[in-house]
Amino acid sequence: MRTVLDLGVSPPANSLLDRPDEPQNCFPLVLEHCPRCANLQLRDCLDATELYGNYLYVTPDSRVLQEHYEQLHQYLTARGYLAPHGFVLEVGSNVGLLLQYLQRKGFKVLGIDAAANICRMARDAGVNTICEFLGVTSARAIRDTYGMPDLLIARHCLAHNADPHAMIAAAAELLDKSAHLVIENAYALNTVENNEFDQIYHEHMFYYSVRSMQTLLASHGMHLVDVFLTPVHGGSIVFIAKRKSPDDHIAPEVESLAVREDQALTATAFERFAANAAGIRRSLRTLITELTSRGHDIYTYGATAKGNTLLNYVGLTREDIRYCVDSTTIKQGKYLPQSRIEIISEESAYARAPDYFLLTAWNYKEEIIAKVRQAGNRRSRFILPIPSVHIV
Ligand code: DWN
Repeated sequence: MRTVLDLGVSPPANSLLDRPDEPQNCFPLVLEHCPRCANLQLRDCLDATELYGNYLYVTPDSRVLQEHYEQLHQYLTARGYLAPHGFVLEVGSNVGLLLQYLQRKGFKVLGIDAAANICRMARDAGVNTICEFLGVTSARAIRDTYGMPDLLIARHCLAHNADPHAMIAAAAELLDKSAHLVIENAYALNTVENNEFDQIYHEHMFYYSVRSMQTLLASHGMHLVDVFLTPVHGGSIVFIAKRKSPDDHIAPEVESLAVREDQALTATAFERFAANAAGIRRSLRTLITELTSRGHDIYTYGATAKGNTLLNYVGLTREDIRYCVDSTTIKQGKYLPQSRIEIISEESAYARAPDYFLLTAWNYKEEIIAKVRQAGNRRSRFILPIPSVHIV
C-alpha cells in the first residue's frame, strides 16, 4: 500500500455533539492506494457501531436526488435490468426516499439499514425496512421470508463497509442468475480529478473504480455488465453486476472507463491530488481570515460529512464560522464535530443572513443557491471550496 493523503486525526463526520464542550474520540484519516487490486481505501476502518449506532445522516428530500432516482429508474428499466413491478431490495436504504419513489412506480420494495433510528423514520414513511447489516445470515432470512429480489441496490453504502466481501457474498445468496446488483458510490476518478479530498471521511472506507470493483466481484463469481456516471454527490458511478454467465452482454463502457482509469489513477495523479488538497487548505484559510478580519460573517451551508473533513483539515472552527445551516431537523441544535459550530435551520439562517455561505454541500450548489435567492436573500455570496476555492 502507498499513502495518498494523510488528513491527520478527526472525529467521525456524523458524530454531531449535543454540547459544544463535549469530549469526542478522534481517529486517523489516511487514504492509501493498493497497486495490486487498484483499491483506494482508508488505512484504518472504524467499527460499524461507532459510525452507525445512532446515525444522523438523513437523505435530503432534494430535487437533484429525485431527478437522479428518475434517471436510475429509466436506465435500469430501459436496459432490461429491472422488469415492471419487480421486487427491489435496497441496502442502506436510509429513510427510504428511493424506495418510496419506486413504490410509486409500482415496484415491490424492501429496505435494510443498520441504523435503528433511521429505520423507524422509514417505517413511519410507509417503507418496510429491516434493521440489520446485510450479511449471509440476514440475506438467507430475507430470501426465505420475502423471496429473491429482481434487483438489489446499494447506493452509497458498499463503500461504507469495512468488509465488502460480506455484502457481495450476501448479494450472491440473494440474486439468481438473471437478477442484477446495482452499486452506486462516489467515483474514485471524480474524487481524484476534481480535488474532492473532502470525500475522505471515516464512513468512506473504499473509493471504488471499475478495476477495483471487478476485482471484488470476481472473487464471488460475479462481474460488471454495465456502468454509468452521474453528477450526484460530486460525481458517482453506478455499477451494474450479476452472477457470471458465458452469454452475458458486457456494455463497452465498462472497459473504456477501466482504460481511462489506468491513465488517470497514477502515482503522479495521487501526488497532484495531495498537493491540490494542500493548496485548497491554504487558499481557504487565507480567504476566511481575510473576510473575518474585515468584519464579514460566514456560515457554512450543509452539515455534511464532507464539510467536516474540509473544516477540520483547514482548521476552521466556531471562531471563524458563526453557524452551520442545515435542513435536517435531527441535526439542528447540535454542533459539528471538532469545529464545534452550532447547526441552525435554514429558516433561522434566512432571518439573519450572513455575508458569505461556505457551501459545504457544494454538490447541491444550484439547488441551494436558488433556494436562498427565492427566500429573498440576494445579498449573501457563496464560497465554493471544490475543485478550487472561488466565490459566486
Ligand atoms: O456517502 C454519503 C453521502 C451519500 O451522504 C454518506 N456517507 C453521508 C452523506 O454525505 P454528506 O453528508 O456529505 O451528504 P450530502 O447529501 O451532501 O449532505 C447534504 C446535507 O445538506 C444534508 O445534511 C442536508 C443539507 N441540505 C440542506 O441543508 N439544504 C441539503 C439540501 C439539498 C438543502 O437544500
